[in-house]
Amino acid sequence: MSRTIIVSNRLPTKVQRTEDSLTFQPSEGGLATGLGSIYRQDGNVWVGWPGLFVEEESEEQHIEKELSADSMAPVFLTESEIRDFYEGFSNSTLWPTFHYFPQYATYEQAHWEAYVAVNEKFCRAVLELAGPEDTIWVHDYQLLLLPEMLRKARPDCTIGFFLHIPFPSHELIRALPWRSEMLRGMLGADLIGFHTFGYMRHFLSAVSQVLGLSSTNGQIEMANRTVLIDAFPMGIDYGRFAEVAASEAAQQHEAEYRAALRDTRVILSIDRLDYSKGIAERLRAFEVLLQRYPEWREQVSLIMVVVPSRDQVAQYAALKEEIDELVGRINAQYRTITWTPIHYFYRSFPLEELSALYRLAEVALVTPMRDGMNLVAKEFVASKADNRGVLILSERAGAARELSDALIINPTDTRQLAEAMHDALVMSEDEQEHRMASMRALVRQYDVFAWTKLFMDRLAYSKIKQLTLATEMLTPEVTAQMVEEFRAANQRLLLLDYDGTLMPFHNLPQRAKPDQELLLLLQALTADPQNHVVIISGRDRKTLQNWLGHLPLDFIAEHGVWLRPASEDWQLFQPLNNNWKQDIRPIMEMYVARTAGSFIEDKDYSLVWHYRRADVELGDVRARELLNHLTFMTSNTELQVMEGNKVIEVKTAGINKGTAAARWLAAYNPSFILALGDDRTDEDTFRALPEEAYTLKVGSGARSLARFNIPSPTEVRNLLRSLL
Ligand code: GDG
Repeated sequence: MSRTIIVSNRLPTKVQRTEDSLTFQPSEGGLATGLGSIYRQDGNVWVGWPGLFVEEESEEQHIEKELSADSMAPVFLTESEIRDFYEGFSNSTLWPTFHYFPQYATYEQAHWEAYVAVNEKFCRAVLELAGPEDTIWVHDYQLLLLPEMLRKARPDCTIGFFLHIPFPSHELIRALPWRSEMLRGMLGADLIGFHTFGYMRHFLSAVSQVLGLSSTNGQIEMANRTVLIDAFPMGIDYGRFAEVAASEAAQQHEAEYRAALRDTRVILSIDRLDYSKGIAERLRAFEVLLQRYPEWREQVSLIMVVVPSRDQVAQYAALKEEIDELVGRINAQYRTITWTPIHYFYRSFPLEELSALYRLAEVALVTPMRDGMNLVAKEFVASKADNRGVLILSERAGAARELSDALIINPTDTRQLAEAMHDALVMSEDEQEHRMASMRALVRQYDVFAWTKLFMDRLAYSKIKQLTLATEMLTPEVTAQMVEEFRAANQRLLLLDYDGTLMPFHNLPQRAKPDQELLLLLQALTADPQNHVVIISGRDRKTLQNWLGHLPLDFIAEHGVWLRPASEDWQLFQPLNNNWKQDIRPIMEMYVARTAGSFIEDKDYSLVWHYRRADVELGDVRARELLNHLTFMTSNTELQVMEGNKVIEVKTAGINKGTAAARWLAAYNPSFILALGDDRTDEDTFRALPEEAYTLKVGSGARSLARFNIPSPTEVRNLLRSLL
């Protein structure tokens, strides 16, 4: 039976050392609740750090045993690992970069190395538990490299990844020295999830800008599989928050607070101490409210809870000081004997008290500079059973994409924020109810259980889709069978595409000259008179002639326009004319002018627009445009428009690699056929061949008619070598 393994930096249980024993405290976090129903199921397990340093083996074993009874497996980290991997790379490099604070980011090679090493440690821990076909769901920015590491060890596992923090614009990603490794690390997954479509878009463009991989409809084609990218806004355990809010305990706390505050109206803010949360800006906006609307003095208080966090890190300590000072100054300036403008708490509260604060507050201020989602906003909404209360929400929190009935503000606009507080305080009950009810319905429907299910279903789907679309990988068994059939045959036809098949791509096509290794390989293959080796390419005949003409090869050039069978002269497939070029060339020239890096190749009987060197995204957009334009221009003519690997080509219809290959089939009647190719134009070859032919597509990508897949030109050469 296949199992599901959840992996995150921290386990959903916190293990703590007391004077004489260890305590195991389940975490209240949303993720723990949401995934509780999964990891506790038979055989499933959650892998992560238990939150304390352990030196003695006997203690490790004790912890392992206790945790395993609750479906958890610990990864023990040392103090130096936590310093360099967690506080270092995760929180001082990735966190500031992903939250648009690159000025706080450090770039320490030692931190990066620790990050790699700890990801490897997690990988080993998962591999101890994971079978070859299990499902593994990796969480968050501390483990970006893990999906790829797992993929290498368990190629057939289903791997999901979810990022809980924002994914920033590729401009920030490219500032990181280790950007390629990080993106590749994530792409080891089958499904990569983000909170919003915006983060997903940023990821796709980072992948295309940094790695040069393009995507269609949120799918990235890797060498041998497709990766799905999607948005899954995380929800909360609505039922639990509603229940706690309705509890006796929460109501009692609320009554106590209310008695102490008398009839002061309450604005609430709750965050972990972090520069991404916009806490200082919020305080300034509250001050502006008191300045602009003196009528609110002595009427409204801000209750501000800041949960201590990372205060060992310099920026956090400085932020704490800034907040302390601001609160002190504003309170000193405005307070009266009976009224305190800001009630500031630097600590956390038990859930019932937190819930009482949600109940008490008329306005919640959730105004981060950046926040992946922000669950406080949703928890406030879930706690408002009477549909009263107003949420003020930053447009830069992931939650703003869903909670559009909040008052959405720009957190740097202090005046707008102050105005929003005023508007919230004077909002009619009707309007409050209307807005709150629609937000409650949404938070209730898309709760954390719905989120988990959506992700898991989509993950299962991504695997099914891969399996149905995938052409089978060429296995050693198939190769052995093929070599055997090759040896037994006396007439063998080898149809070999050139670019992307025998040779890796080069930015400038004229640079993809055959290297010594390839020349020797082709020479050896052609030395056997039973082998008919045909180079079947889209290239012009002169280039092929110059590069390979000295070998006893056959040629199909310009996608079947020019043929050179067995050292005869070049001949045309059929008589052709070129008059059409004068109409098509100006169109292509226009696209060259509009797309830096692209150019036209003028072949004898075709015109090709190349865009491999153009900006990846711009190139894809222009290619779509040109394709539409040309398809329209050539309808009802004898021309055809073909899309290849980063090229668009126009030529006479009815001639392609397949129609040309058919002539070789007729001429030799081979008893063994092998055809290799990487792009759409090779599909014509595959289509033209009999069923028993060995047809191989190089690289994965779109659906192919080929029987097998082979990853890259390196493997192609190895395969051909095995025929010698
Ligand atoms: C990441 C992303 C994304 C806060 N104070 C107290 C308390 N809390 C609880 C809240 C809430 C949680 O902490 C904070 O929620 P966040 O949404 O900020 O989540 P994080 O885990 O910090 O951060 C974030 C999230 O992942 C989920 O994907 O939304 O954007 O940064 O649940 O209730 N809980 C108690 N007392 C407190 O004083 N009991």
